[in-house]
Amino acid sequence: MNALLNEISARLQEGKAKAVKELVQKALDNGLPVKQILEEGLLAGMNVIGIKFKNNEVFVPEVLVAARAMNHGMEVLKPHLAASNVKARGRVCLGTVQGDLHDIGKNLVRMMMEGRGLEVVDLGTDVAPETFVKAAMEQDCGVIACSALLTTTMGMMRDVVKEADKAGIRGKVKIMVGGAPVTEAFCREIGADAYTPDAASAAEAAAAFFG
Ligand code: B1M
Repeated sequence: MNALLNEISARLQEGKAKAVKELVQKALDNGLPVKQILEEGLLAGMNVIGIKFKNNEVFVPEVLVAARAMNHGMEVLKPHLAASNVKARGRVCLGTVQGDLHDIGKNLVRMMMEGRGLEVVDLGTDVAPETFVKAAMEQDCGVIACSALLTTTMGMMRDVVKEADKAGIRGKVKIMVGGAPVTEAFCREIGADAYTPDAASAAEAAAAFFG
Protein backbone atom coordinates (compact mmCIF):
# COMPACT_ATOMS: atom_id res chain seq x y z
CA MET A 1 0.00 0.00 0.00
CA ASN A 2 1.07 3.60 -0.58
CA ALA A 3 3.33 4.89 2.25
CA LEU A 4 1.41 8.15 2.45
CA LEU A 5 -1.87 6.32 3.00
CA ASN A 6 -0.27 4.17 5.70
CA GLU A 7 0.91 7.37 7.33
CA ILE A 8 -2.62 8.85 7.26
CA SER A 9 -4.01 5.70 8.85
CA ALA A 10 -1.28 5.65 11.54
CA ARG A 11 -1.58 9.34 12.47
CA LEU A 12 -5.39 9.02 12.58
CA GLN A 13 -5.09 6.14 15.05
CA GLU A 14 -2.86 8.37 17.19
CA GLY A 15 -5.48 11.12 17.02
CA LYS A 16 -3.12 13.60 15.34
CA ALA A 17 -5.76 15.79 13.68
CA LYS A 18 -3.44 18.46 12.24
CA ALA A 19 -1.08 15.87 10.76
CA VAL A 20 -3.98 13.93 9.21
CA LYS A 21 -5.31 17.10 7.61
CA GLU A 22 -1.90 17.96 6.14
CA LEU A 23 -1.28 14.41 4.93
CA VAL A 24 -4.67 14.22 3.20
CA GLN A 25 -3.88 17.48 1.42
CA LYS A 26 -0.45 16.10 0.46
CA ALA A 27 -2.06 12.93 -0.90
CA LEU A 28 -4.44 15.04 -3.02
CA ASP A 29 -1.55 17.19 -4.23
CA ASN A 30 0.32 14.00 -5.18
CA GLY A 31 -2.64 13.03 -7.36
CA LEU A 32 -3.85 10.04 -5.32
CA PRO A 33 -7.49 9.16 -6.07
CA VAL A 34 -9.98 10.56 -3.54
CA LYS A 35 -11.60 7.14 -3.08
CA GLN A 36 -8.24 5.58 -2.25
CA ILE A 37 -7.36 8.30 0.27
CA LEU A 38 -10.75 7.79 1.93
CA GLU A 39 -10.73 3.99 1.97
CA GLU A 40 -7.07 3.10 2.43
CA GLY A 41 -6.16 6.10 4.61
CA LEU A 42 -8.99 7.46 6.75
CA LEU A 43 -11.43 4.53 6.85
CA ALA A 44 -8.60 2.00 7.25
CA GLY A 45 -7.35 3.92 10.32
CA MET A 46 -10.82 4.15 11.84
CA ASN A 47 -11.34 0.46 11.17
CA VAL A 48 -8.26 -0.42 13.25
CA ILE A 49 -9.55 1.83 16.06
CA GLY A 50 -12.93 0.05 15.85
CA ILE A 51 -11.34 -3.37 16.19
CA LYS A 52 -9.10 -2.26 19.09
CA PHE A 53 -12.08 -0.65 20.85
CA LYS A 54 -14.06 -3.85 20.54
CA ASN A 55 -11.13 -5.82 21.99
CA ASN A 56 -10.69 -3.32 24.85
CA GLU A 57 -7.25 -2.35 23.58
CA VAL A 58 -8.29 1.32 23.33
CA PHE A 59 -11.04 3.19 25.17
CA VAL A 60 -13.56 6.02 24.68
CA PRO A 61 -11.01 8.92 24.79
CA GLU A 62 -8.83 7.32 22.09
CA VAL A 63 -11.89 6.75 19.90
CA LEU A 64 -12.93 10.37 20.32
CA VAL A 65 -9.54 11.80 19.32
CA ALA A 66 -9.27 9.39 16.38
CA ALA A 67 -12.75 10.40 15.20
CA ARG A 68 -11.74 14.07 15.52
CA ALA A 69 -8.66 13.39 13.39
CA MET A 70 -10.85 11.65 10.83
CA ASN A 71 -13.20 14.64 10.72
CA HIS A 72 -10.23 16.94 10.07
CA GLY A 73 -9.14 14.74 7.19
CA MET A 74 -12.71 14.62 5.88
CA GLU A 75 -12.88 18.43 5.86
CA VAL A 76 -10.13 18.45 3.25
CA LEU A 77 -11.52 15.50 1.32
CA LYS A 78 -15.23 16.37 1.30
CA PRO A 79 -15.20 19.00 -1.49
CA HIS A 80 -13.50 16.43 -3.74
CA LEU A 81 -15.84 13.52 -2.93
CA ALA A 82 -18.85 14.74 -4.89
CA ALA A 83 -16.68 15.69 -7.85
CA SER A 84 -15.16 12.20 -7.99
CA ASN A 85 -18.56 10.51 -7.56
CA VAL A 86 -17.70 8.73 -4.30
CA LYS A 87 -20.97 7.87 -2.60
CA ALA A 88 -21.65 6.81 1.00
CA ARG A 89 -22.11 3.06 1.43
CA GLY A 90 -25.55 3.64 2.92
CA ARG A 91 -27.55 5.99 5.11
CA VAL A 92 -28.46 5.36 8.74
CA CYS A 93 -30.92 7.26 10.86
CA LEU A 94 -29.60 7.23 14.46
CA GLY A 95 -30.88 8.54 17.77
CA THR A 96 -31.39 8.00 21.48
CA VAL A 97 -34.98 7.01 22.19
CA GLN A 98 -37.72 9.21 23.62
CA GLY A 99 -37.28 10.14 27.29
CA ASP A 100 -33.56 9.37 27.24
CA LEU A 101 -30.86 12.05 27.17
CA HIS A 102 -27.74 9.85 27.23
CA ASP A 103 -25.74 10.42 24.07
CA ILE A 104 -22.12 9.42 24.64
CA GLY A 105 -22.63 5.84 23.41
CA LYS A 106 -24.85 7.05 20.56
CA ASN A 107 -22.13 9.47 19.46
CA LEU A 108 -19.59 6.65 19.48
CA VAL A 109 -21.91 4.59 17.28
CA ARG A 110 -22.12 7.52 14.85
CA MET A 111 -18.32 7.89 14.72
CA MET A 112 -17.80 4.20 14.09
CA MET A 113 -20.49 4.16 11.40
CA GLU A 114 -18.98 7.19 9.68
CA GLY A 115 -15.62 5.48 10.01
CA ARG A 116 -17.12 2.64 7.96
CA GLY A 117 -18.13 5.03 5.18
CA LEU A 118 -21.81 5.21 6.15
CA GLU A 119 -23.74 8.46 6.15
CA VAL A 120 -25.46 9.10 9.49
CA VAL A 121 -28.53 11.24 10.02
CA ASP A 122 -28.14 12.00 13.73
CA LEU A 123 -31.53 12.79 15.26
CA GLY A 124 -29.98 13.48 18.68
CA THR A 125 -31.58 12.44 21.96
CA ASP A 126 -35.17 12.08 23.17
CA VAL A 127 -36.33 10.97 19.72
CA ALA A 128 -39.98 9.94 19.36
CA PRO A 129 -40.76 6.69 17.48
CA GLU A 130 -42.62 8.60 14.76
CA THR A 131 -39.60 10.88 14.29
CA PHE A 132 -37.31 7.89 13.63
CA VAL A 133 -39.72 6.51 11.05
CA LYS A 134 -40.48 9.86 9.39
CA ALA A 135 -36.78 10.69 9.11
CA ALA A 136 -35.98 7.25 7.68
CA MET A 137 -38.66 7.66 5.02
CA GLU A 138 -37.88 11.26 4.15
CA GLN A 139 -34.13 10.80 4.07
CA ASP A 140 -34.14 7.39 2.44
CA CYS A 141 -32.31 5.57 5.27
CA GLY A 142 -31.80 1.81 5.03
CA VAL A 143 -31.26 1.44 8.77
CA ILE A 144 -32.88 2.94 11.88
CA ALA A 145 -30.47 2.69 14.82
CA CYS A 146 -31.82 3.25 18.34
CA SER A 147 -29.81 3.72 21.52
CA ALA A 148 -31.19 3.55 25.07
CA LEU A 149 -29.41 3.71 28.44
CA LEU A 150 -32.36 3.47 30.80
CA THR A 151 -34.48 0.47 31.63
CA THR A 152 -37.39 2.91 31.69
CA THR A 153 -36.82 4.07 28.09
CA MET A 154 -35.67 0.93 26.28
CA GLY A 155 -39.37 0.01 25.82
CA MET A 156 -39.62 2.89 23.33
CA MET A 157 -37.73 0.67 20.90
CA ARG A 158 -40.78 -1.58 20.71
CA ASP A 159 -42.78 1.49 19.60
CA VAL A 160 -40.19 2.28 16.92
CA VAL A 161 -40.69 -1.23 15.53
CA LYS A 162 -44.49 -0.84 15.71
CA GLU A 163 -44.35 2.58 13.98
CA ALA A 164 -42.16 1.16 11.23
CA ASP A 165 -44.59 -1.75 10.79
CA LYS A 166 -47.49 0.68 10.62
CA ALA A 167 -45.72 2.79 7.99
CA GLY A 168 -45.02 -0.37 5.94
CA ILE A 169 -41.27 0.21 5.70
CA ARG A 170 -39.99 -2.98 7.35
CA GLY A 171 -39.22 -4.54 3.99
CA LYS A 172 -36.60 -1.94 3.20
CA VAL A 173 -35.50 -0.51 6.56
CA LYS A 174 -33.67 -2.59 9.17
CA ILE A 175 -34.03 -1.67 12.84
CA MET A 176 -30.97 -1.93 15.07
CA VAL A 177 -31.01 -1.58 18.85
CA GLY A 178 -28.31 -1.18 21.49
CA GLY A 179 -27.25 0.46 24.75
CA ALA A 180 -26.32 -0.82 28.21
CA PRO A 181 -29.69 -2.33 29.31
CA VAL A 182 -30.56 -3.77 25.87
CA THR A 183 -30.02 -7.46 25.15
CA GLU A 184 -30.25 -9.88 22.27
CA ALA A 185 -33.32 -11.45 23.87
CA PHE A 186 -35.03 -8.05 24.10
CA CYS A 187 -34.21 -7.36 20.46
CA ARG A 188 -35.89 -10.63 19.44
CA GLU A 189 -38.85 -10.02 21.76
CA ILE A 190 -39.68 -6.65 20.19
CA GLY A 191 -39.05 -7.86 16.63
CA ALA A 192 -36.07 -5.59 15.85
CA ASP A 193 -33.55 -6.80 13.27
CA ALA A 194 -30.24 -6.61 15.14
CA TYR A 195 -28.76 -6.08 18.59
CA THR A 196 -25.08 -5.26 18.98
CA PRO A 197 -23.28 -4.73 22.28
CA ASP A 198 -20.86 -1.97 21.26
CA ALA A 199 -20.32 0.83 18.76
CA ALA A 200 -17.83 -1.01 16.57
CA SER A 201 -20.14 -4.06 16.21
CA ALA A 202 -23.05 -1.71 15.46
CA ALA A 203 -21.10 -0.15 12.60
CA GLU A 204 -20.11 -3.59 11.34
CA ALA A 205 -23.73 -4.82 11.42
CA ALA A 206 -25.05 -1.68 9.70
CA ALA A 207 -22.42 -1.96 6.97
CA ALA A 208 -23.39 -5.64 6.51
CA PHE A 209 -27.04 -4.64 6.00
CA PHE A 210 -25.91 -2.49 3.07
CA GLY A 211 -23.88 -5.37 1.67
CO1 B1M B 1 -27.28 8.46 33.63
N1 B1M B 1 -27.77 6.66 34.18
N2 B1M B 1 -29.01 9.15 34.25
N3 B1M B 1 -26.57 10.20 33.14
N4 B1M B 1 -25.59 7.63 33.42
C1 B1M B 1 -26.83 5.58 33.88
C2 B1M B 1 -27.14 4.96 32.53
C3 B1M B 1 -27.09 4.59 35.09
C4 B1M B 1 -26.73 3.13 34.78
C5 B1M B 1 -26.34 5.11 36.34
C6 B1M B 1 -26.59 4.27 37.58
O1 B1M B 1 -27.59 4.40 38.21
N5 B1M B 1 -25.68 3.38 37.90
C7 B1M B 1 -28.61 4.82 35.38
C8 B1M B 1 -29.57 3.92 34.62
C9 B1M B 1 -30.20 2.88 35.48
C10 B1M B 1 -31.12 2.04 34.67
O2 B1M B 1 -32.01 2.48 34.02
N6 B1M B 1 -30.85 0.74 34.73
C11 B1M B 1 -28.75 6.28 35.02
C12 B1M B 1 -29.79 7.13 35.47
C13 B1M B 1 -30.76 6.52 36.46
C14 B1M B 1 -29.93 8.47 35.07
C15 B1M B 1 -30.99 9.49 35.51
C16 B1M B 1 -32.41 8.94 35.57
C17 B1M B 1 -30.52 10.06 36.85
C18 B1M B 1 -31.50 11.01 37.51
O3 B1M B 1 -31.69 12.09 37.00
N7 B1M B 1 -32.08 10.51 38.58
C19 B1M B 1 -30.85 10.60 34.44
C20 B1M B 1 -31.78 10.32 33.23
C21 B1M B 1 -31.83 11.49 32.31
C22 B1M B 1 -32.52 11.09 31.03
O4 B1M B 1 -31.91 10.49 30.18
N8 B1M B 1 -33.80 11.41 30.93
C23 B1M B 1 -29.43 10.42 34.03
C24 B1M B 1 -28.64 11.46 33.55
C25 B1M B 1 -27.33 11.36 33.18
C26 B1M B 1 -26.44 12.53 32.78
C27 B1M B 1 -27.19 13.61 31.99
C28 B1M B 1 -25.91 13.16 34.06
C29 B1M B 1 -25.26 11.83 32.02
C30 B1M B 1 -25.49 11.70 30.49
C31 B1M B 1 -24.65 12.67 29.70
C32 B1M B 1 -24.70 12.36 28.22
O5 B1M B 1 -24.88 11.25 27.77
N9 B1M B 1 -24.50 13.42 27.48
C33 B1M B 1 -25.36 10.42 32.61
C34 B1M B 1 -24.30 9.48 32.54
C35 B1M B 1 -22.98 9.98 31.97
C36 B1M B 1 -24.44 8.14 32.98
C37 B1M B 1 -23.35 7.05 33.11
C38 B1M B 1 -22.49 7.44 34.29
C39 B1M B 1 -22.46 6.82 31.91
C40 B1M B 1 -23.20 6.52 30.60
C41 B1M B 1 -22.21 6.56 29.46
O6 B1M B 1 -22.13 7.53 28.74
N10 B1M B 1 -21.38 5.49 29.34
C42 B1M B 1 -24.22 5.75 33.37
C43 B1M B 1 -23.60 4.80 34.38
C44 B1M B 1 -22.57 3.92 33.73
O7 B1M B 1 -22.76 3.45 32.63
N11 B1M B 1 -21.52 3.68 34.45
C45 B1M B 1 -25.56 6.31 33.69
C46 B1M B 1 -20.30 5.43 28.35
C47 B1M B 1 -20.88 5.03 26.97
C48 B1M B 1 -19.73 4.88 25.98
O8 B1M B 1 -21.49 3.77 27.14
O9 B1M B 1 -23.77 4.63 26.41
O10 B1M B 1 -23.47 2.26 27.31
P1 B1M B 1 -22.95 3.41 26.56
O11 B1M B 1 -22.62 2.96 25.06
C49 B1M B 1 -21.95 1.76 24.81
C50 B1M B 1 -22.88 0.56 24.57
O12 B1M B 1 -24.02 0.59 25.39
C51 B1M B 1 -23.13 0.60 23.09
O13 B1M B 1 -21.97 1.21 22.52
C52 B1M B 1 -21.25 1.93 23.51
C53 B1M B 1 -19.85 1.32 23.60
O14 B1M B 1 -19.30 1.02 22.42
N12 B1M B 1 -24.28 1.29 22.53
C54 B1M B 1 -24.85 0.82 21.38
C55 B1M B 1 -24.91 2.43 22.90
N13 B1M B 1 -25.88 2.70 22.04
C56 B1M B 1 -25.86 1.74 21.09
C57 B1M B 1 -26.66 1.55 19.95
C58 B1M B 1 -26.40 0.43 19.15
C59 B1M B 1 -25.40 -0.47 19.47
C60 B1M B 1 -24.60 -0.28 20.58
O15 B1M B 1 -27.10 0.14 18.03
C61 B1M B 1 -28.02 1.06 17.54
